[in-house]
Amino acid sequence: MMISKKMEAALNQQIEFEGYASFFYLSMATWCDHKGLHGCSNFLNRQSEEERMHMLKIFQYLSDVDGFAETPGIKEPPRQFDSVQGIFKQVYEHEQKVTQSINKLITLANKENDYATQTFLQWYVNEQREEEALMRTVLDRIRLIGDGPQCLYFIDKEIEALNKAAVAAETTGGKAA
Ligand code: OFO
Repeated sequence: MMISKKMEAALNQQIEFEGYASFFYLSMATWCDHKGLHGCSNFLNRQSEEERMHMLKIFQYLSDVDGFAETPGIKEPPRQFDSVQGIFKQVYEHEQKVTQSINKLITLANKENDYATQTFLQWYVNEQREEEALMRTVLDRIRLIGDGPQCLYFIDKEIEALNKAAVAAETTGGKAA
């Protein structure tokens, strides 16, 4: 089975997008770690690893369909952030953009009658639904705890708990949020 050049190029763009997400979240994790927010840092490090896995899945898929996966040049992510609340808002917004990008890939796969790629992308549709739901949960919890300086300790504990739930869900194949 051979993939079209157009579909191959679009999937290579997605590789870059997922790779950037991995580095973006890693940068956020490092910032949190530096501020002593280890629960948030653990959460974001796990998200960063997940994004790398999303990227590598596309490498494997392109190889399976006789395409060529291009190792991306990753643009530099921001290294400074205003607040933990701002970080998770940015993660949520980024995930919404990734969802739109996956939707566009499916539209292209449909136009090209590329049934293999449509099926491959279904995994990403489910993943994005779960990721967006998880990020909304994070933002809801942060809002409920409040945003005074003394709230940071409780936010960090809560995000750590959500991280542990996400890890447990990964091992049992369930959902974190
Ligand atoms: Fe791979 O972008 Fe979300 O999970």
